[in-house]
Amino acid sequence: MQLYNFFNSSTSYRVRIALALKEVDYQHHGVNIRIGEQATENHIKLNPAKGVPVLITDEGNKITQSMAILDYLEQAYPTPCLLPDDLLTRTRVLEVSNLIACDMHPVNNLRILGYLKKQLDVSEEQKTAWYQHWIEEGFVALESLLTEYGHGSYCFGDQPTMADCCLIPQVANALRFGCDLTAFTKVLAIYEHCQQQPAFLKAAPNRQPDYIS
Ligand SMILES: N[C@@H](CCC(=O)N[C@@H](CS)C(=O)NCC(=O)O)C(=O)O
Repeated sequence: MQLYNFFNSSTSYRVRIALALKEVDYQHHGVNIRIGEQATENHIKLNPAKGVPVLITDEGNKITQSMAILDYLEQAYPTPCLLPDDLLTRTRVLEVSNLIACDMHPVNNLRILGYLKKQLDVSEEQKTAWYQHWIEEGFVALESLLTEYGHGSYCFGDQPTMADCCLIPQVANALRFGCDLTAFTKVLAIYEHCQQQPAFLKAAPNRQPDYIS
């Protein structure tokens, strides 16, 4: 199994957490999205959408889109299970995961922030305001969902789920961009808990071979 990814990419980090939780070994290939390696001819052959992560399975199948990769891993390596059997809990896990993957991440992706700056000529301050606005909107919704439906040390109970795979990288990203998350106490408690867990530590940006401080 091979994973094309970037240490600071939150979509890559989601997949690394799932791989670590399921104890699946893989070969790491760093794709430096800060210098545009995701848009090179070689990478476009792997992923025409010019992004990371890309997983190459042991059979040589190439999968793009972190949520499709998480689904593949869930089916191929069912233990530990990251999508609970209970229908409503599973739905809540997907609700939180999709809030992050579909609503929050896309509007603050590198290419969007780059377009704001280069094509629309917004200032650094305006770009930061954009980032922080969408982070705030997303975390208000996350805090509300997790307060209403979450319980235990992880998002949904005392075992990690796909929701935690998505949440922790999103929190790490927001903190890296200097967002004030102190109002989101439930989110932060889950984040702090996960930061103590070996699989989450193994997947963290600063543990990756391509890490640059
Ligand atoms: N929806 C895709 C998004 C992939 C994606 O765009 N990843 C980011 C890193 S988190 C990326 O490669 N960005 C490069 C860019 O925006 O140019 C997924 O979940 O895999």
